[in-house]
Parts: sequence; C-alpha cells; structure tokens
Amino acid sequence: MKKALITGVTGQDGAYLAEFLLEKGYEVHGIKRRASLFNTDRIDHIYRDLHEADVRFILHYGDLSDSTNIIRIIQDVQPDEIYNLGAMSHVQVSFDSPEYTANVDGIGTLRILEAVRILGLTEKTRIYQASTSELYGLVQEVPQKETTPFYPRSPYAVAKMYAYWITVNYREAYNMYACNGILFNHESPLRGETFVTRKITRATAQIALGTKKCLYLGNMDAKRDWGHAKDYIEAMWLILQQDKAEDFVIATGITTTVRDFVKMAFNEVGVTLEFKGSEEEEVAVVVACSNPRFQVPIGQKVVAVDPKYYRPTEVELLIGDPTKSNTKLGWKPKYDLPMMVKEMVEADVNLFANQSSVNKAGKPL
Ligand code: NDP
Ligand code: GDR
Repeated sequence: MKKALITGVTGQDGAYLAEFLLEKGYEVHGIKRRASLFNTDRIDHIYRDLHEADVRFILHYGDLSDSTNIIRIIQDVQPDEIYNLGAMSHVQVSFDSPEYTANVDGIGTLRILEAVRILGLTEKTRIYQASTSELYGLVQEVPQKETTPFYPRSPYAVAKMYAYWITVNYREAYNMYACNGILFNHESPLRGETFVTRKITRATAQIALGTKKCLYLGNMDAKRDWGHAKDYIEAMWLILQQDKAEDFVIATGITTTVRDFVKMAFNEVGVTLEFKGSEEEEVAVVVACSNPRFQVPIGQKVVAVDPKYYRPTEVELLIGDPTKSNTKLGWKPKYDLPMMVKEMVEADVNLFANQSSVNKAGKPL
C-alpha cells in the first residue's frame, strides 16, 4: 500500500486530495496545526477513530515553521509521496504578514526537501510542491505557460517563487523526484470564505435569503482563470505518477473578471444586476428578481466597492495555457465555470438556509 503525506490537509485542496488518495487505496497521513477550536471541518467526514480496524487516514500535529517536527513526521511515516500544500495562502494577508509568509511558504518547502534528503529518502519519496499562477504576476506573456517568465507581485508570490526554485534545485542537485504544479485559481464549496469567489457565493446566498444587504469588494476588473479544486487535485496526483519529474501548468485556458463572476452568482438565485459608476464609486443594483423563493427588492444596492480590499500591487490578468498537462498528463477538467458557480451558490444557499442561529459559544449569530 502506498503512503502519502499531505501538508495543509485541513485546507480546501488537502481535503479533496485526502479523499481522492484514500479512494485510490493509499494510506494517507496529514499534518494539521493545533488550534484553539476544531479546525478539521473539511475532513471530518473521512476521519475515523484510530481504535477502529484498518484505519488508513492518520493525522499528525505539526507546522511548516518547525524543522524538527517535519523531520520526525517524515521519518515516522516514510512516505512514497509528499504533497506540500500547507501555506499562508491569502495574497492580501501576505502584505500584512510578509515575514511569516516567507517562513512558511518559502522556507517551509526547503524544510520538506531537506528532511527527505537528510533522512536518505531521495530515491523513495516523490514530492509535489503547490506552486501558483501568482508567480506570473505582472503580465509578461499571455496565455501563461511553463516557460513564461515570473514577475511576482506580493510577499506570498515572492515566497512561492523561492519554493518553486528550491524544488527545481533539489531535483537537479540530488536527482530527486520533486515537481511544481503551477496551478491557476481553483475553487469549490470548500473554498476559504475570504477568497473572492466564496465571498461572492456566500454573500449571494445571504442576500437572496434576506439576511444580508450588500457585498463589498475590491478590484472587480481583475481577471482569473478559475477551475474546480476537484479537477486540480487529480492533476497533482498525475504529476507524481510520471516517468520523469517535471513542472506543469494546470489551468482551464479561460479567463473571467470578478464582476462577471458576481453576475453569474446572482443569476443562480434569479437576480439580474446592473453595474453603474466606475472604480471606487461602482455599485450593482437589482433590476430583476425572477425566483419566487427569493425576494430581493428591485433597485436594492447589493454590491459596492470598498477600497480597503485593493492590494498594494495587483495581479490584473491570469490566463493559463494547459497544453503540456493536456498532452503529457492526459489531464482535462470535468467542470466548467458555470457548473462550478452553480454548485457553489447552491451549497451556500443550503448552508445559510439550514444554519444554526448560534455560534460555537452559544451566542446569537
Ligand atoms: P487553504 O488556505 O485552503 O489551505 C492551506 C492549508 O495550509 C491549511 O490546511 C492550513 O492549515 C495549512 N497551513 C497554513 N499555515 C501552515 C503552517 N504554518 N504549517 C502547516 N500548515 C499550514 O489553501 P488551498 O487548499 O486553496 O491551497 C493549497 C495550496 O495550494 C497552498 O499552498 C496554496 O498556496 C496553493 N495554491 C492554491 C491555489 C488555489 O487557487 N486554491 C492555486 C495555486 C496554489 P489551517 O487549516 O490550520 O489554517
Ligand atoms: P488570488 O485569489 O489573490 O488570485 O489568490 P482571491 O480570490 O483572493 O482574489 C482574486 C482576485 O479578486 C480580487 N478581489 C478580491 N479578492 C478578495 N479576496 N476579496 C475581495 O473582496 C476582492 N475584491 C476583488 C483580488 O484583488 C484578486 O485580483 C488565490 C489564492 O488561492 C492563492 O493561494 C493562489 O496561489 C492563487 O489564487 C492562484
């Protein structure tokens, strides 16, 4: 039985990947951080008590900022594959915590590679590094592919650029099977609540159900190549199953503005929007509401700009060229954007329609 170790197992991708690998028959080990409240919501459905028979999903406490912890876990597990998904993954937050981000997202990757080298596992253990389209940053070429030059535009992207190159360096220096997946944005109902797509689908649901009036966003002109996390975690696995270790772009090849994502989300609850004004003055108002389940008044302002969400340096346009992954990995996404928006909005409508009215402390929400 193959053993996989996933850092960031409690995140969006870690949760889908753990489920996927368990279905493939792997023994799956995950690293989770100690938190003052339970932080395993996304993986609770696959977790089983260790006292039961044949448990194949095992969690370890750890942190990418702690070398000795990483070495000990890798020594105990002796994994065939490591998926390094753990990161401070929010681009805007990285401007507030740049040093922490560099430590975890940059040096954290070095800690994994060094642990594998120190433990003499370079021939046994294959390593996947969660690289990102944020590396492309300021547009140098479109669509962006494996050979496009990087120009990172945030402390997050700069940290990930170190992680990218240290992965390439360990592959070349020590002949390790270590690869970068340069993944463009991917989303799902499990997406963190402060990333723009999930922020939009949650607010759409709350506005449709009448529990929220207005959604405040930053740059609605930004364009992203959005795919579905379920498709993208399959690509991670494929990248580690090849004869030769290589880096791959994973993308859909289609780009969409944040504004158009907002329109699509509101359309899912039968609400048609009109956008007026420009830049900081831009708002969206309701011009039609066709779904009898939701009564959003015509003329209500449901979206407005709050400049606090603008970033000091922005990535305006991402559009990936997935030709290499299509041809060499045989990877093709099953979801398109309309399918994903529908799934996310439906999930958030169900979430808020059935949500408890008290929080974990028993206080009214
Ligand atoms: P999430 O933010 O959902 O998950 C991040 C995970 O990393 C969580 O499990 C988090 O733990 C963990 N983590 C954070 N800090 C540390 C730390 N110091 N030590 C150990 N673990 C830590 O991210 P995604 O699942 O969306 O992304 C997975 C990876 O892929 C990340 O590295 C991200 O940067 C990268 N990526 C993501 C893309 C996307 O569009 N989703 C695109 C390209 C790359 P906790 O739950 O405790 O916070
Ligand atoms: P991104 O994702 O920065 O691309 O990083 P995010 O969803 O945060 O932003 C996408 C674009 O939307 C604009 N935007 C807003 N973003 C947020 N979060 N909140 C807002 O209110 C808002 N309004 C407009 C942003 O300015 C940006 O242009 C994600 C993360 O998952 C990274 O870890 C990953 O590496 C990249 O995707 C690929």
